[in-house]
Amino acid sequence: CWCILDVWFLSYFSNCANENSNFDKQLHAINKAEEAAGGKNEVQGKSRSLVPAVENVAKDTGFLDKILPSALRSASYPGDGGKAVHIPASLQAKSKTAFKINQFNLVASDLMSLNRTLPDYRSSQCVSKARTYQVKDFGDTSVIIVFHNEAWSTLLRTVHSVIFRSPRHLLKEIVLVDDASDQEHLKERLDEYVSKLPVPVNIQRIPVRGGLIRARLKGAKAATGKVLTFLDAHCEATEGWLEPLLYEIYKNRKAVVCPIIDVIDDNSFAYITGSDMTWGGFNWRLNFRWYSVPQRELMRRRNDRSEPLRSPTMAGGLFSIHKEYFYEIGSYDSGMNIWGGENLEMSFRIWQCGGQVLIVTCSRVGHVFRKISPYSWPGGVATILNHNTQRIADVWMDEYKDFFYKTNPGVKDTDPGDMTERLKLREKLQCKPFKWYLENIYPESNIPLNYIALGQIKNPESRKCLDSGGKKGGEPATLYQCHGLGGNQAFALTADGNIQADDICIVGSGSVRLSSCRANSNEWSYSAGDQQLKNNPSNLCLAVVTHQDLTLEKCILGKPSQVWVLENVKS
Ligand code: UD2
Ligand code: MN
Repeated sequence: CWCILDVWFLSYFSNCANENSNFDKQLHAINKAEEAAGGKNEVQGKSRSLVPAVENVAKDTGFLDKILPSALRSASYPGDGGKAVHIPASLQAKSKTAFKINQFNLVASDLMSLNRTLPDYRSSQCVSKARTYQVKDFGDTSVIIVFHNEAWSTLLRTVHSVIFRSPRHLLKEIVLVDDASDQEHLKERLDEYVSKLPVPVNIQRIPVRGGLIRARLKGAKAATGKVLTFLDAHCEATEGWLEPLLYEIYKNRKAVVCPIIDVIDDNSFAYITGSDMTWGGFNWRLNFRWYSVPQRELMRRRNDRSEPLRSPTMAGGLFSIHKEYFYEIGSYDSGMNIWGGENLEMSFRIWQCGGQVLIVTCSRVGHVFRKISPYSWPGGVATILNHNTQRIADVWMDEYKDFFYKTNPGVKDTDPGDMTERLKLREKLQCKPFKWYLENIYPESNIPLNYIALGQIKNPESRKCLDSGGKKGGEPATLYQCHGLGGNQAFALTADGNIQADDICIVGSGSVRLSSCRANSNEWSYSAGDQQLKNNPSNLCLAVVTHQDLTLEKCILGKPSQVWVLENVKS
């Protein structure tokens, strides 16, 4: 049984009597298939990925032998070359049940080598740029990885990929912060394992669950490197990932830099490269979202996609920041709990207070994106998220926080806690207003800079309000009983003619329907005097037809079905 070959596989493999020969056969078949597809050559061609930065790690410590069970040593491994892992039939059932533990395919991860090989994903421009990174006095980094009940194989693969793919002189240490995990493998066994690694690994433990924000603060305190590099605990660093990050900070100590976050498939563990044409934004609900990089940002970089791009926000999990600057700029909001919001808080703060958030397109790190969170949320998900997001809105967004509160009427039931310290910080650092951020850093955001009204749009006769009903583009715009709470009935009327709810707008061509918003659409105009919403292209007016439907018809002043009352109209 191959469980005895390898203590590094998790215990649920330990009852696998007589599976060995079966497994070998399947592995052989997988390799054959990959060979036929040319996979083997690719892996061998890039075999330097195995030990690129740390010379003779395997020979010196012998730990590679332990990670790669000896019976399988000469084989290529499932997932090698960034390929999908094929689960042998005998493990299919196990892989289904084990999925729930971490909300990713733990069996797939455990079948892979902790040193899985990956192709060099860098563009040729990035590879040629790598020469400029040979500068002296670059500054080293501490890599900080926080986790709560992370799987052994994903955690250690993160650590291994960092060690194997970072130049030794740039990697001061790895700091692991265990946020009150209760899983056995994260206790003494982890200490013992990392003590054998060729790079110092400092393990910090938090006895009572503090959440990822406080865990990162603890990691930062313990770190001794010049730069802090944060990673989630289920990542894989790729060839040349670190140098371009540190280089940007070396050039500008106020740059907060993120790699491109590639996708490690949560089921197959295939490594799927993400686009360098995507950046971070957010919606009215203050959810982080990926959007296409606009043309203007490409032009600023003179179409050189290997140049770092200025991203309005960061995803949050993977970034480097100068350690002194991290503290100067207010580290993290330690009033935030468990998970969520800290990435937007940091993004707004960095931009508004004189720094930059960059996506360094020559650096790529894979991350297992999950669909569901695997761990507990003490006090409830909504309470935690509402608590954290209110702190972002209240401290950083000035009057634009109304967009958040209008669409999320329920958040106010949650106490955001004391924000005095954060408000003082903003004052002390003399940070710019949110309007400046929207105008200069993120004019493409869903938050319209020039809005005439924000709130419900009501037809008094029917007592109905426009309601996006959580629907998507293409569907008809509808009406519902006004509830006065906002939510799906929160719309902005903008100076450039949009009736907008987050990223969706109401348009009048053909039928009255929802569609994605266009800047300067000049679709609608409203005058508070005649209380009509005129559809400019058709020169018709918005009217109620039945209790739910909307139409466009010839404008007749004072006709009750054409009367609309808007909220918070700016004079
Ligand atoms: C994304 C970020 C994540 C964080 C989060 C918002 C990426 C790739 N990931 O969510 O870093 O910014 O958005 O808050 O950008 N953890 C703890 N204690 C906890 C909960 C989580 O230590 O109480 C650890 C967890 O084990 C993991 C890290 O924090 O290593 C991030 O958590 P996640 O992977 O569940 O978050 P993710 O990737 O969905
Ligand atoms: Mn994650």
